[in-house]
Amino acid sequence: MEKTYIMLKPDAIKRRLVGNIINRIENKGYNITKMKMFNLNEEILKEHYSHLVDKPFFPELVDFMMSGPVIGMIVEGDDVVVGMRNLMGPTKWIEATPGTIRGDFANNTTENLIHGSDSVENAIIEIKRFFG
Ligand code: IDP
Ligand code: MG
Repeated sequence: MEKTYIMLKPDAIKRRLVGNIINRIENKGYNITKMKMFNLNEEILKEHYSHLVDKPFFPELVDFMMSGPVIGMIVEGDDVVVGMRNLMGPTKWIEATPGTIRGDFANNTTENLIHGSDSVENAIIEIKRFFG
């Protein structure tokens, strides 16, 4: 069964959207097989967002991701990597249509509620990074 790494960002927890987002994942028929709440540090964020370290918004992204706890989970299902990206909606809230998590709840490009692996190979790397 395919696996992906999903992470509810600090805004999802602060805005009390955790239950709503988990409902969507479960309603879709995916299985959450591991879940934990924890805090990120700068070192792991530089690794996780290594493709973005040179972007002007990177310091803002790090501050945001360390502003409170996150919830990391492993989600399993057929084609779950693409399926979860579809449930999430695109990165930029303005492009995310209603019905998606970001389309329904996000109004800021940095604070966009949820992370999901963008490929099967990155899912394997991220699951190892966050669950060992
Ligand atoms: P993704 O989360 O949809 O995979 P990535 O391009 O991997 O998008 O970017 C990781 C995170 O960095 C985004 O979810 C968002 O929080 C933040 N981010 C990406 N692009 C921008 C931007 O142009 N401005 C501000 N924040 C951004
Ligand atoms: Mg990404």
